[in-house]
Amino acid sequence: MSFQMSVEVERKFLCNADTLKTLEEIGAVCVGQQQIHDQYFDTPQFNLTLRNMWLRKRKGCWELKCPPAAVSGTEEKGGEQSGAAAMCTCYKEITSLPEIQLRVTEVIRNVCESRDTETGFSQQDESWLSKMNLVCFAEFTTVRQSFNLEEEGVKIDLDQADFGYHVGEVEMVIPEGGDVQAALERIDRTAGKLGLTGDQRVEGKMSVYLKKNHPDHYTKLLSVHVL
Ligand code: V4E
Repeated sequence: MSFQMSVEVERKFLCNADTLKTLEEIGAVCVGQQQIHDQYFDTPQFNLTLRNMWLRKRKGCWELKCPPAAVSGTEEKGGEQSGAAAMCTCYKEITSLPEIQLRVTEVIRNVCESRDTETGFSQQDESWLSKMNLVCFAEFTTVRQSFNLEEEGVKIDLDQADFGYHVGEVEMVIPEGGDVQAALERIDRTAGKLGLTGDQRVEGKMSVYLKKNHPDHYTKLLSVHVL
């Protein structure tokens, strides 16, 4: 069975008092505001996140984010990167529940006693979580304001998380196998228009959340170059 997948290329940035004004000046159009409640799941030993796999439930739907095996123009975190790619992350987004269960099972089967490889549970049936020893390790709510910058074909989100972190992101979602280099260039041009400076990647919400709530796991993820 093959599943349609997409790849999210994004660059995070720190918001300041001028961000909204700058967005307006460059012609970004506000397309709405929403409240997002996220729950992230892993085994108690963090077998998924230590492999840079992020299992999330958002608005009742399951999503798995993991690094693309090999995407030209960007490397997995920890690799040598230069130019626009160094400021961006690139993750495969899997939204098909059977495919998510397959991927998670592959990891769990290798590390856990359980040999239960059953998949195909429905969206409503969450018994697969306990069968795979998955528990919620992070839960937070974000108020998100979204903008489109049509001339670059990018989306810009301004996120305010309920644990006090404010972060923006410029992102493009492309089909798997799509032109990552072109997406990086569009994001880079947008960053220029927004006047973003600095050559350090900006922390995501999860990084800040883990530092506060699971400092030992945060340190471990840093040491294996996942964060
Ligand atoms: C990929 C990832 C995580 C999953 C959440 O990803 P993120 O894009 O940060 O969250 P969000 O809410 O903006 O999702 P969206 O609405 O765009 O789908 S948690 C940690 N990672 C890894 C990671 C990383 N290593 N570095 C950076 C800058 N971000 C994420």
